[in-house]
Amino acid sequence: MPERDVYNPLLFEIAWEVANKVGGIYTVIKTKVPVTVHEFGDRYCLIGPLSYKTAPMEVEALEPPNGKIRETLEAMAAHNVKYLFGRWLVEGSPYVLLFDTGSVQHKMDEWKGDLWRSAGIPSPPNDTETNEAILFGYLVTWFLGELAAKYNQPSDPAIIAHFHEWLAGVSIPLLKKRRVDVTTIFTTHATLLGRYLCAGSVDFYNNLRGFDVDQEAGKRGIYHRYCIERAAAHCSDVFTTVSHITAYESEHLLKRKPDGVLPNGLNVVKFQAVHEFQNKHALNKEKINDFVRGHFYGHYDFDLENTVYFFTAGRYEYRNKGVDMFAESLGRLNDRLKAAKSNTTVVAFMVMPAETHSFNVEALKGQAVTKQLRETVNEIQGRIGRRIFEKALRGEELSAEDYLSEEDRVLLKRRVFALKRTSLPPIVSHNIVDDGNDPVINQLRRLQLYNKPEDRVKIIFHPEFLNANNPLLGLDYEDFVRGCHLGVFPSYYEPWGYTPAECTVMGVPSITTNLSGFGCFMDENIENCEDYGIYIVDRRMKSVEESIQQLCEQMFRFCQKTRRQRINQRNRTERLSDLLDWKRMGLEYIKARQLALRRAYPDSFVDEEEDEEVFRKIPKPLSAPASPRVRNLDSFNVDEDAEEDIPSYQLRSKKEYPAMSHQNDKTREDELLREGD
Ligand code: G6P
Ligand code: 1S3
Repeated sequence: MPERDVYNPLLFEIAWEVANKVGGIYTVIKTKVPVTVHEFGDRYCLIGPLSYKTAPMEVEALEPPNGKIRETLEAMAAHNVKYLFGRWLVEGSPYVLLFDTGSVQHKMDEWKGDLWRSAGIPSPPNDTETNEAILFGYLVTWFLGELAAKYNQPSDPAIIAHFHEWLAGVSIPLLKKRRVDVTTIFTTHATLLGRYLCAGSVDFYNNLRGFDVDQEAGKRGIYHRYCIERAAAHCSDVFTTVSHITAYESEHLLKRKPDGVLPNGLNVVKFQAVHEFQNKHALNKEKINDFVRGHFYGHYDFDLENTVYFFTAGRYEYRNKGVDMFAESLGRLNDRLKAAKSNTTVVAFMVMPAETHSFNVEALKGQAVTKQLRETVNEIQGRIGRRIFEKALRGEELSAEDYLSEEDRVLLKRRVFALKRTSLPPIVSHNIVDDGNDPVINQLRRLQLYNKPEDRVKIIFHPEFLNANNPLLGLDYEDFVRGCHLGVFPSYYEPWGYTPAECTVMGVPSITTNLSGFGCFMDENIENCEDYGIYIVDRRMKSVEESIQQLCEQMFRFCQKTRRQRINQRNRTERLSDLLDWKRMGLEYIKARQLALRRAYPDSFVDEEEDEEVFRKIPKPLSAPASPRVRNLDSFNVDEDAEEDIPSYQLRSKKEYPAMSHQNDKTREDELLREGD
């Protein structure tokens, strides 16, 4: 075993989504940067693929400052490898190294052959994503291999390479095979098989132990990808995932029990004034109100003061993200609100990108005619104001004509005529390419949710991600969420689930499930989640029908809340944000790195007592994790109408994560030996 400086290691974090936004892993890495930079400073560098389209916006190019990194990159450049080194333009500005896989395209066949010979991983010719992953994996291995060879003295820093998801995982078996002197961590954010199996009509969780994994992967044409994922899980020094539920899934589908769980955090930004987030809600809700006025023109017969905004958002995975259950429950909620003669209207947004031919004309027209009306009213208002001012200044009497002139009355009438329509307000804001086969639209058709005047639940499916330049709903996602009342995410397959977590830190209540990592995490940690705006649908022990009823009931109860109750609940929700802050969640990453170092360099740790001493050098997270006031909630009644009500939450006496300790190495060794047999 080599000896290295394990107290000042270098950390490389490798992922396909470094400076390259695709989905949730980008959020994990980007939001975690500040705490990691705080701990490692310039000993931290992220590695990702170079996209010439997005990199100029994401990265400021720089010369690599460290001699050995520079030498390594120069040696690679001599073989025509192209890369971009610099600072990632995100909070914390870490070093970032992006490799251009296109510059080594000619190596594809050679490397694919090597992958087969050295790791037994096959790779069919036409899977572009896997081909990219292979080129990227070989570049990362090349870089780490050359660099590690330069750090070969006991006083040299140890190198930790932390990989995320199978797309970045090719390197892990290669590093192991080539005995490169680094210690590796692999974090999977989902399993390939899990995602595929759940999207089908399989009873996934009840059959998890029994799947013939090779056959299932083969049937779906993803055997080669599965091999990469499984090799990464098995060859890493430390294997982790983002939640217990995915840890359990990984154990059965990837056949290695994770060493620990690294739950996802967020970079929580606190406002100076406690109630600032409430003001932001009111401000952004007004912008949504404007959109709704336009969208429902001609049928704007409901009261926005009694309207609540629900939404779901994310990748368009109809079943996995629970959109099927959301739509079904909205149908039931509509019936229930009608039967109860409720005067509450729910506008439910579904923000999920699908292939479209741009915006729907009706949807655009709604915004245009409303805008014209608003402009006309403003002009008339101006004219009236000027007339009144002039007369008042002269001390003259005001006549009826001074208020609304005949011309203005006619102009106003013309605008009002333009608001008449024969069709119902559209349930989709865009023209969907495959409208006839779109699962969401088909379900809405079946449920007859057509935005009819008598409907208490109105639907707006927005099949494109939001941004402030959008001509319909011109709001960035964050502002949109702030303006809504409730996020609904009844996922069936959700290793973590950032959407409800983001709602929580913004003080917006949300519905999640006990099949999502986030839902389980909150349920494990917080007593009486619902009081704090975290509703958890039981999709584990209940039948589909029962889960739909539960979801409908939760939404119905939410509709019955008074404004004061909603404000109080938002206050409570926002209080949970400390729990999700990386300052707290990041501690699990620290443990994973310690375990990786201990496994690779056990002899480099000084004896326990001294060790304790040196351990203190490890910087603490930016501030100690929030220690909530412990209240006896039994004697604490949540009076939802009380004026001041910002209770702290109570942490459950919590199930510990699987201990990440090198003491477990014996078991792990035994397991590996058995697997070897
Ligand atoms: C925030 C604002 C209040 C506003 C309320 C509306 O709390 O600070 O001024 O009345 O939002 O809440 P609602 O749940 O009805 O959108
Ligand atoms: C995955 O992205 P997804 O939406 O495909 O990774 C995310 C980050 O860890 C996680 O939040 C999500 O549940 C997973 O499913």
